[in-house]
Amino acid sequence: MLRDCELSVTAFDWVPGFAQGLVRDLRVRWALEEAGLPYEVDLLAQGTQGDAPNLARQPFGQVPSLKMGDGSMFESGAIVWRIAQESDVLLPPDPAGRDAALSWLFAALNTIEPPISMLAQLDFFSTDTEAAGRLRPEIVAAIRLRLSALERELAGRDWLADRFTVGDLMMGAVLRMVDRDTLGDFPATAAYVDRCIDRPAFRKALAGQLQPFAQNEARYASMLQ
Ligand SMILES: N[C@@H](CCC(=O)N[C@@H](CS)C(=O)NCC(=O)O)C(=O)O
Repeated sequence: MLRDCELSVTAFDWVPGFAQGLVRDLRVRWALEEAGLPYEVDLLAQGTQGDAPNLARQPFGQVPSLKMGDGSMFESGAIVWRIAQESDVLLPPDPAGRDAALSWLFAALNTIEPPISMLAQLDFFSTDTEAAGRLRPEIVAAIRLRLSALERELAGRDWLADRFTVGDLMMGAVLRMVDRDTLGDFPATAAYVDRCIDRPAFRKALAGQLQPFAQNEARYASMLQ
């Protein structure tokens, strides 16, 4: 049982402004908060994520990973699903409800997130601005196509299934990467994101991620000058 283990999640001690509040350890923190499981945070200094200690926990040198007693897991979707199995806030008891939650969890990661991540790559990381500008409209169109389908699903309902589940947690986390102007064209989806981020567990998780960024801002600003 996770409740009997010491839990610790990896996170960065600072990231640039555009990524603050969006780093994927947030999903794990949010799930742990919803499940009422206490946890520690192992902060990684920027630039050390590819070093051996983190590679032993996360083969791609990324965050998050979750240490659970003697065990460890990586990939935010896998970790969040593992936590959900021990939380009736995140998963209903009936098999059909659990299947629906797992389907939406994968939909968030496999269907909604890829074009959103691609846009972030073009906007924030690409070094070829000409190619990025050329590809951008196609990627924006792909995001909007996915959002139209979600908008249909969410019309007249609070959550993707009969109640809040881990599927909503992941969908809400992914949709937070979409800018508010775009979301404004999808009112049911925008209201859904608002419902997600209004949850006390989300707010606690977000505050936890942001706290070290504020503390370390000045130090990184002087290092990056
Ligand atoms: N599929 C992975 C993606 C993890 C990921 O992209 N992590 C980013 C932060 S949000 C990261 O650690 N980037 C730093 C790097 O790749 O060096 C998951 O969901 O856990």
